[in-house]
Amino acid sequence: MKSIVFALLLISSQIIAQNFYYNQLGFISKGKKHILIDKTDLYEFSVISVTKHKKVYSGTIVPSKYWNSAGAAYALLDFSEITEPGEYYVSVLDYGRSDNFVIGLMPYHDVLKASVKAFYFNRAGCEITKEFGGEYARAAGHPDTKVMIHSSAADKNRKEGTIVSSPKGWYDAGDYNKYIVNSGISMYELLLSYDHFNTLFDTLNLNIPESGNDQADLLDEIKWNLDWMMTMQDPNDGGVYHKLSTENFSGHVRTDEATAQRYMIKKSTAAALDLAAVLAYVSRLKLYGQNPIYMKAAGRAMAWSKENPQMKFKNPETVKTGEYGDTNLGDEWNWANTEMRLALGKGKAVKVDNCGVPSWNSVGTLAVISELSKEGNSKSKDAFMKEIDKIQTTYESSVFKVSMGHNNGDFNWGSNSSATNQGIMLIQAYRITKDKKYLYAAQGLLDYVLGKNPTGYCYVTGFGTKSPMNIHHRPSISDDIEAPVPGFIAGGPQNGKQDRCVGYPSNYPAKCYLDAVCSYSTNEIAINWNAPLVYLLAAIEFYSVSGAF
Ligand code: G3I
Ligand code: 9MR
Repeated sequence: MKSIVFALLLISSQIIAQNFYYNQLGFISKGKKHILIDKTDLYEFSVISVTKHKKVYSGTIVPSKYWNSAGAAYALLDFSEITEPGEYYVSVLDYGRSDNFVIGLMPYHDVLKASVKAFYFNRAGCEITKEFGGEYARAAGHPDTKVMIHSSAADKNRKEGTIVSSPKGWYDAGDYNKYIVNSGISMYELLLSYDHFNTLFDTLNLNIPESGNDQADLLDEIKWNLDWMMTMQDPNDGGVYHKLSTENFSGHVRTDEATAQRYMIKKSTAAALDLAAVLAYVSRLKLYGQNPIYMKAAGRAMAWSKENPQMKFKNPETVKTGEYGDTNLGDEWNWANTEMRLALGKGKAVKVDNCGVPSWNSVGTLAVISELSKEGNSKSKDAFMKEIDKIQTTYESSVFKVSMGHNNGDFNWGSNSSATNQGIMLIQAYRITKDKKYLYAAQGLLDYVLGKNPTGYCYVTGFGTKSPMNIHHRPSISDDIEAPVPGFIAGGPQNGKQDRCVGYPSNYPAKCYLDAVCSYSTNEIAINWNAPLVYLLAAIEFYSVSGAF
């Protein structure tokens, strides 16, 4: 009785403070439970069970530490000992109380579903009906059945102005264009999600038009983009167009209002190699039957690349849309060669020299992940594990219990995808060693993007107590619904301020984030940022449910 009175007193007297930084979606029962506060002279905290109306834990606050990336000191509340599912909040005298949060076996299930469904919402040439999109129903737009060969892409077979058809695919991001290079890593990470956690995805119902057929909804979603990618290959020579795009970005208008002519822009080696890598993986997994078309197309893209090994992409003068230009193609070569070898079962293994965090322009690590997953070994295993150990030790020593900042590249454009891609690497280390320390560090990164960060944002739209409302996403901007389309992760904080938007709250990279439409360098969304989120959410749920934590 005494404790009930105590708890009720706390509830009535304390205000819910904004500055408790934690995963707003909750904690898995056996995982670590970390909350940060930004006051440095407090020593004790309590955890109150809302379910049981009583205080269930008293803890000592870990002394505060300064985080360079945020320019401030924070103190840690660790209550990992609590494992019982339920609803709780934490309370710190002279500071306040947190919002309620849950502890459970699968607290991320809904956000996992939404993060995959986000791809459906970004389908090009697809009407989103009320049945599947609810209030986010919208017109199709962009049929892409009359795409023009751009002067930069013209050759003897397809002259400038030739009309070709290239329907379906996903819009890349907040813009309406479709880019092969960025599709490459996105498709790979979604395929890897299915490859590693298919039992989870086989029962995940996304309520998309294909739900109810005989394959997993995730595979249906991947197929939508796969069909488009196949059309980006020139049937005459096997080369691959770098992108399907307008010459300029459209205004912030609806899908069906953005009607400017779309073009096939110039072929590139990166596009050909990325396409080959994805198709070889699709073919190896036999997800869409024993269909030989994928391997055949991959082989032709490789042959074209051998003829054109260094065709680096730069935007032609009249084209101002996303460039995805890459000046180093060594990693694309390694990735494509590896996927071809694994699919064909013959060829010589390569050694990847950069096992850094994967990104659209750094895909060498994907080759290592594939080798370790398929063959259990890789010539690059030591380098790969060395990078992961750097990530894991940064997690251990960091005040925020997050490895962000483990190297300089973490806070670039799309920083949240550095977090989730580090998560993918850590999960591979867990799969190899079965050492839980890697799972904890991976959970630390998921916690980070879902609220345990110095901005206090849960960066996924539609989830958490504080999440982005003004993403740089044309369908969200141009509809008349206040809340953005759900399930998208914002690019995240970084202090490049390339959009020159006014109002960034801080110059420190981990705090330089603005929830405003103008902030495309921190608040846009993109397929290559959602894909690693899908993998990480699936991994944490899978290992929580299977008792690995
Ligand atoms: O690699 C360098 C690094 O060496 C350097 O230290 C650092 C310092 O600024 O910059 C790094 O380059 C950055 C590059 O991304 C690679 O991460 C550039 O600054 C940064 O401007 C560049 O941003 C890219 C952005 O397009 C502008 O080109 C993003 O990665 C890329 O995700 C983004 O992609 C856009 C598409 O073009 C169009 N569609 C939307 C999509 C998402 O915003
Ligand atoms: O909307 C565009 C976004 O998708 C891109 O990531 C970004 C960088 O390439 O560019 C955005 O478009 C802006 C353009 O570059 C400059 N004028 C304002 C546009 C946004 O409204």
